[in-house]
Amino acid sequence: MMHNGGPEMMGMMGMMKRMHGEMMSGGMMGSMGPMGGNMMQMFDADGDGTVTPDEMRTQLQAKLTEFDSDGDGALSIAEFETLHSAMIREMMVDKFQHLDADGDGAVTAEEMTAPAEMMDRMEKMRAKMGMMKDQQEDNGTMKTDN
Ligand SMILES: [Ca+2]
Ligand SMILES: [Ca+2]
Repeated sequence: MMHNGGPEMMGMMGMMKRMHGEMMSGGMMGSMGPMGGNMMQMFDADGDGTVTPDEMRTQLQAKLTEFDSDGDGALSIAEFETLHSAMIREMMVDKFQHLDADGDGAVTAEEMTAPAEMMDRMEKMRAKMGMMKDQQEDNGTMKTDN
């Protein structure tokens, strides 16, 4: 399927969206601190970006109550499994939406392999920055044109 901007443009837009999303969830590197950002968001009840022990206690207690289907005040392994599956599903959906850059509900090969494209771009960018640095050292001015 073709877009007006062409695949290259879509790739760039997707990358920008992804980078933005990763910055929002607390860190450029989504691979570092696995699920850290999502966990924080999940417990951050008042959305101020920090999670207090009280907030976390409230959220965890709420989860227990929500998934304690027989109401005995404790989670059996079956009840915990339901909770766990729900959490995994949230993360799974999150990951899917993360990959589905244009949000059409399908992850294309292009979207699936976007992280590799991004790595490729990062490496090229790094090489370019290295060159810029060399130039800067040569003539004492910063080159900002791309
Ligand atoms: Ca129970
Ligand atoms: Ca898609």
